[in-house]
Amino acid sequence: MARDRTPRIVIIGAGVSGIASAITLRRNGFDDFVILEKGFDVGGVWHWNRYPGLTCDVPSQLYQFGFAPKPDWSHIFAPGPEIQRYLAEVAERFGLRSHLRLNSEVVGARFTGSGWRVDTADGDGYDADFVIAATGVLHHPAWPELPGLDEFTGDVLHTARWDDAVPTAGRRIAVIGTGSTGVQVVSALQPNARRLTHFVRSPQWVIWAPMRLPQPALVGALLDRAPRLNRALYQAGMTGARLFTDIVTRPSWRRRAVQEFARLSLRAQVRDPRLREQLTPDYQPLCKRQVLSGSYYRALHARNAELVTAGIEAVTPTGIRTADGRHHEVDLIVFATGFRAHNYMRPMNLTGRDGISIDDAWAKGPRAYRMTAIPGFPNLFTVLGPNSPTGSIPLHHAAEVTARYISAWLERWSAGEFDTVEVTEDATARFGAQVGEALEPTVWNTGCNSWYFTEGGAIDLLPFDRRTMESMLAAPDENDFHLRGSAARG
Ligand code: N01
Repeated sequence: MARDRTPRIVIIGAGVSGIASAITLRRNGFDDFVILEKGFDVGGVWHWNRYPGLTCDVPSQLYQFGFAPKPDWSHIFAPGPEIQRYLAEVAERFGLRSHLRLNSEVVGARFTGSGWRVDTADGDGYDADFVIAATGVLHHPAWPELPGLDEFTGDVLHTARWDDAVPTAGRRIAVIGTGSTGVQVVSALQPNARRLTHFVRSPQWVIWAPMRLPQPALVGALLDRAPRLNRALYQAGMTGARLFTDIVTRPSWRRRAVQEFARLSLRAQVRDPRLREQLTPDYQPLCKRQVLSGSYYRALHARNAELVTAGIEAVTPTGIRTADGRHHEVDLIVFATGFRAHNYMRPMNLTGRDGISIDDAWAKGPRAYRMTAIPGFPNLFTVLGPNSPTGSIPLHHAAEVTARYISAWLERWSAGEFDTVEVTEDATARFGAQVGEALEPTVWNTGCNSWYFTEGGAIDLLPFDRRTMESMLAAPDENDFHLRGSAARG
């Protein structure tokens, strides 16, 4: 298509979704973009997360971009640093470095009437026709407020802000939290700790999986030489992922079978009835983001490890006091307490049409039409925004599909069909209602308290399968949008 004008685009974030967006834009011929990234390197959560034991619990051959296959992963489940290196290599290989502004935290973005003015913490400003918020979900660490924490004389770390200068070997360590992170960090720290105490407020189902299984070098070499085989493996992974989507979104014997395996994982590995009881959740397996581990229960059985399920009452200068009156002396407290997942681009000061702030627009919780467009915020799209399929569909793919959808709008803007595009309130409400209805039979809605829930009580996930997601983002439906500008119809 002939292009009358070239859009200037600001992409916020250089994690999986920012990289997918930038490369997809380039592949569609849009080159006038900058990527503003608050970290000192690319990778998003894989840049910030550096805690011992960090491993991806999605198989590596699936946890990658379809357009940038890496045949030679070291493990079936890749360690975190290898994923960060992969993302950095992809950014390099696809020519993103010259577009990147690292250490550039966006503090504000304001709709000007025809485009956006984006400001960074160091005083730089960018004018753009479009903004793509690829800020991800897992980047604001959640620090619990525990009485007495200020008086603690030992060290305190959050897993999402790990500091290698803080020693762990030979120390008495408290780990608080038992999500995917807590389970991994306990397994990694226990062998060298003097004592490891795991404080668990609500136990998680932990499905056994061989998380440390290496990928034989021969497999990497073979896949490298046979790209079609590599592609077929990726497609097989996507098909497997479809089965997982089905399991979490619809009740069936398949779901029950996986849940039974979760129960068996506990029964087979924890023989002591008291410990098993302490480790048994009061909700269905798969309801929270499922934890996988082949080492956690073994770590808890070690002589230097203890599970504490009594509530934390206070932190003292030398340890942690629990509700049963015990005092646990510790040298280091590790918070594996997760993230403020529903902040998305906040606390950025994001102001849309007629001065509406994102906090006001999202007063009842984050919402977006088809995960990407927000009423009141023209020419702004989110990638892996509200209701993205964090718990069910490979995220690299979801990000790429969304970026292709955004490219379709850029194409039309370039052809001069409109100046601003804004999703309607009606279409957003309709999408929200569809999502709400489809969430009902999902396993996430079976009575647990997980980070998937917003403060308003909604489940912030996509309850559809991959094909449905792809078709809803296949092409812009202009009936759902206001197109404005001299060239816009209607
Ligand atoms: O965080 P979480 P996470 N006192 O929110 C507890 C991804 N991830 O960092 O359940 C005591 O799951 C809280 O307890 P409760 C993955 O998507 C992926 O572990 O609220 N405890 C819970 O146990 C994952 O789901 C990989 O009662 C407190 C824990 O902290 C997501 O990141 C690896 C507390 C938080 O669990 C987040 O996982 C790692 C308090 N005041 C993570 N406050 C991969 O392998 C909170 N807790 C891809």
